[in-house]
Amino acid sequence: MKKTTKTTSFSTEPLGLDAIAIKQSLANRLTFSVGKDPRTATDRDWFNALSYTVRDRLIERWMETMRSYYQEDSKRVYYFSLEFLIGRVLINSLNNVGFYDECVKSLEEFGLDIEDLRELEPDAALGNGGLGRLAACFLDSMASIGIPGYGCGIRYEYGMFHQRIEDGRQVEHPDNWLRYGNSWEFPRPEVLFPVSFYGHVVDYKDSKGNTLHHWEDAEEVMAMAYDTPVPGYRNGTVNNMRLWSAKASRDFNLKYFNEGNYIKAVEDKNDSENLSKVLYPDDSTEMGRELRLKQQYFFVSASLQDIIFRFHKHHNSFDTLPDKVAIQLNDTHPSIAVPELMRLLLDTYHLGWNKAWSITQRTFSYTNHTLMPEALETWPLSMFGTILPRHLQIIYEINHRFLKDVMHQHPGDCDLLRRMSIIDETGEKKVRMAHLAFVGSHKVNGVARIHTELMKTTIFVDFHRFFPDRIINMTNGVTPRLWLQQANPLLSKVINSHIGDKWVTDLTQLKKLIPLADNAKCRKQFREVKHANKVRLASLIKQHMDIEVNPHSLFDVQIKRIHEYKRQLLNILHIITRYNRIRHNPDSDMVPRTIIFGGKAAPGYALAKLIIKLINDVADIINNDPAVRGLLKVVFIPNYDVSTALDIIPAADLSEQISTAGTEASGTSNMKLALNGALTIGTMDGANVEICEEVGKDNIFIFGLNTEEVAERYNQGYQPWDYYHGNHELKAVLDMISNGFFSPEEPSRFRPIMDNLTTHGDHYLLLADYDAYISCQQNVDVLYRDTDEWSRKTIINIANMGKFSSDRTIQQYASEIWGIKTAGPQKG
Ligand code: 26V
Repeated sequence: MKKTTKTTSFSTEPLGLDAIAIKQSLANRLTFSVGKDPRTATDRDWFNALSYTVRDRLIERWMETMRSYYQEDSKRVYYFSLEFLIGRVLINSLNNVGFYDECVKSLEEFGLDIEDLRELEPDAALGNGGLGRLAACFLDSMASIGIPGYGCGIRYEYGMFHQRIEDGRQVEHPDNWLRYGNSWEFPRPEVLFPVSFYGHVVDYKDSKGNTLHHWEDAEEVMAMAYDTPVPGYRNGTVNNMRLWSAKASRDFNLKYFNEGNYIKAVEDKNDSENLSKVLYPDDSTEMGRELRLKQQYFFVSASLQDIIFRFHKHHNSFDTLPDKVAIQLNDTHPSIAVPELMRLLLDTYHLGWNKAWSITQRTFSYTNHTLMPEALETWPLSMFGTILPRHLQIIYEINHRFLKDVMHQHPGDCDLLRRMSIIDETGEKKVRMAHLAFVGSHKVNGVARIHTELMKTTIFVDFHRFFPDRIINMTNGVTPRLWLQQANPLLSKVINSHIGDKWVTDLTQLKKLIPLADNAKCRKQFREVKHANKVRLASLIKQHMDIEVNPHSLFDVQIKRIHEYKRQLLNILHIITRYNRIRHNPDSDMVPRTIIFGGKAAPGYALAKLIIKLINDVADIINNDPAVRGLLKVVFIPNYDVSTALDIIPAADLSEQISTAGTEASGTSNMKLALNGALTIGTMDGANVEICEEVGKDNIFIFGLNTEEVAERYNQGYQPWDYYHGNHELKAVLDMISNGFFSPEEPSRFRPIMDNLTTHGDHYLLLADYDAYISCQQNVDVLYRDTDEWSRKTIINIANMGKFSSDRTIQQYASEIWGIKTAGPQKG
């Protein structure tokens, strides 16, 4: 029988945020939670004591927040994402709750330095790159605005692989981030839902003669919840991120134990628990791996059961589900949610199709993050039907009804039906997840204006014609708390001294910096901050890589996943061009540059890995050639992750955003770098277009073909060899790469790169953009020499980045997609 707890006399003592209260908590937590005596405590013990101390203060606010959502029966937003690239959270929590300074003081009294403890926290890398980091910024913004937003995903045991560079090559190592435990999360062994796979569907009739569907003989895995508090910025709100971990079901185990096959039982237990073992590294090509589909269904099914269970407890009809629940699908990865919600409404709660479909469509919305055809998810029909037989039936029915509507509007257009179908029937039959997500959502958004427009004219052209109001734009943003306030304390201080700190929750306040650009004293202040950040990065590079870099040189930074379309290779072509100019003109006094790269290649992406090797081989030659006279340094910083981003970004002078126009959906490092006072050199692609619009074209270095010109090149038969033969500098650079100048011990090492850029057609038009890029880089040098002008533009850039706060993005999602009213930007 359930015991009723008397809650009337239950209360906790509020925990203080002053140094005395914190000191007491630290001592208590070290003793009672970590179980250590201060005499034997290691720094890690202290880190744990500190994180418990912080967590306790989060919990108070977390419970209060949950209570208020419950009492007000607020509409909740569930952000479904296979990735949350959170990074370290200690400093973020201290900062958002607002007791960083007091904490530092209390630690000092125990003789501890917060910087030392900070380093001990593993970087939670449950994401690949842009898409996963965006999810993390959105959680921060939802909490800071006070939106009831829940992150829903997978608690991977192993996150993004650790990248080591060995002999210039990427070597992947497992990221065992939970090795020392995770003091931020709360395991919820009682929040457990079964998730089914395989089996088959049996139809039968109920007493009224309706056909019912029963999914039988399925294998079950249990999903167990882990909750992590997500603090808003000094507003008392603490939201929740719920990640699911796979546990073998009891039934599953018992079957074998009862048969006496102990070893087999434990093996199978392992198999089902493998579901949440590891994050898939994105190679931007559909890999068709069965485990990945199972991961997707696993967390979607658990999250939906959880949501429906909570909703059903307090509401007796599903009609109001879309008024109380909004589910955002972060790319197509969670789009199996569409047939899963249909299945729950139809098979478990026995709603009719039309009602279930209307509820489903009004509940979901879908964000597209890429136009690249090879990255659009599809699943072989046979695999899909084996793993999720009932879902395939439901998809067929969705498709049948949808295509009937299309046919009605466009009679006789069979080709249109083929193009729009959720099932791709050309070759091996496949389920097109983007079509499923589109049809099952009331809104579909792109992540930057140009990207959204391209969605309408390329991958979703037919859909846009059929649903003209469905596609909308939500330009990405980044959280100013992490990417300016915490990343760059020196810059924050200078900004605060001029305009106060309201920008932390209302980034448009930065506009007030504009007049400072014309003030020589102010320009000097900004310059000094940048220099100090460069000195700091230089010392980290020296410490970790034993490379000397000159903090007076221009820090030229390209940090992002390694991919052909992002064109790290174009950057290398510039580096080698520069190298040749230095060598061939011994008297030239070029602007000294340090060119910094960071980024991971997907383990199966051979060319991306070869690009890393090329960067390192080029670095090796250039960094050791006395003829370079300190004018050029190349550094590949290993294991680019959130923590290294926080070290690099504040130190950047120049931000490389050089993707082929039309390929980068948005980019977010472009925003982070400009916000920290780097000037952008970039193409008219992704959010660069809007950055250019905000800062003005005189304050950004734009070069290269635009999307229309790119399309023209493709249509007119692009000939990379013409560019090779037409430009002697380019030819010299390519010859050096292909003839082994940078790999004398293996001259043919980089032939595949040469072939890619020439014989194989140079798909990303590097050679077509080379000239424009090189001359644009010359303009960069000219401006950099004019210190005052450079600083002026830097300030103008920072001042005009207000639009790129994820708070603004989330406000737009809230009002245009989720139907949630907010108070508008938090004013201070
Ligand atoms: C694809 C796959 C396929 C194989 C398994 C793992 C996996 C993981 C992710 C992806 C798609 C990645 C899409 C993506 O990250 N897009 C980026 O989204 C950013 C946020 O909107 C945006 O700024 C970047 O421009 C865009 O490339």
